[in-house]
Amino acid sequence: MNLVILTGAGISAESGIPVFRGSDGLWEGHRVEDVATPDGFRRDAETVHHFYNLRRSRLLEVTPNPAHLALAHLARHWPGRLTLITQNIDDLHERAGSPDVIHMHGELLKSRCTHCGAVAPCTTDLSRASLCHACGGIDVLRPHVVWFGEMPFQLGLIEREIQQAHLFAAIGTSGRVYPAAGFVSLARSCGARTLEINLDSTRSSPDFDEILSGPASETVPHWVRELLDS
Ligand code: BV8
Repeated sequence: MNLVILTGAGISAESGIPVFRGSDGLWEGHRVEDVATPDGFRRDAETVHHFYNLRRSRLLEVTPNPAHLALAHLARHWPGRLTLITQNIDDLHERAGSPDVIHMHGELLKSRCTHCGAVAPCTTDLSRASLCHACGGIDVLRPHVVWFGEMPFQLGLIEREIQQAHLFAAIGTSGRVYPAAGFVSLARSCGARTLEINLDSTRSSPDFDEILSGPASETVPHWVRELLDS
């Protein structure tokens, strides 16, 4: 049986990483248009660097929670094909032990050179003074993440995996951002059963065959145990 899992900010919430749509709808006090778009970066690169530097340093202080660990356990014991796609830019799935994580919106712990395209590990602050070690450029580095209006990564691979899925599970995502929010419809149209695991109901909830409600650190380990026992 082929299983495709899509995760969002909700799976990392209990690790201490704030979700995007908090009560005030702001993102760490910023309007998303100001910090997660190419225009925002062109307008004020230092503010965008600061926004990601803050999130990067916080990420280095948190750890995976039982939901991440349960998915890594599933990857080790699932007899069929398992594809893990995440909208998150944190590395908590990898640190929990999940292999081959598809980061469709990029990775916070990587930088990309806007001049030569080089992608490199990045665990320290970026700024306009940062140097690209591949081409020697200055003021050329950006976070290796996908901003609004930019093309997500590995969409071809993602669509092929979803088309072959027997079960599609969305964990901790509000279903507001496309194309990720459309994956459940693609899965259904290809005959997969669909499951939403979330703290609350979402605007995509009606699209799912089954809903598992509750905090991911409880619901995901429970779901993985049931899956492996079945
Ligand atoms: C694209 C990386 C073209 C950066 C992110 C106008 C102009 C330009 C574009 C558009 C436009 N109008 C629409 C669009 C398309 C746009 C879009 O969808 N906009 C929305 C706002 C309408 N999309 C794009 O621009 C995308 N690119 O369209 O390119 C294209 C597309 C296809 C084919 C060809 C061309 C690129 C979008 C990527 C943006 N980058 N992140 C960064 O992180 O800084 S988006 C960011 O928000 C996340 O990556 C994630 O994808 C997204 C949504 O967040 P969620 O993960 O769902 O988190 P959220 O806070 O919303 O919800 C948390 C959920 O968890 C909740 O449901 C909550 O109940 C639950 N939860 C909370 N706690 C728990 C829990 N669940 C369980 N347990 C808990 N404890």
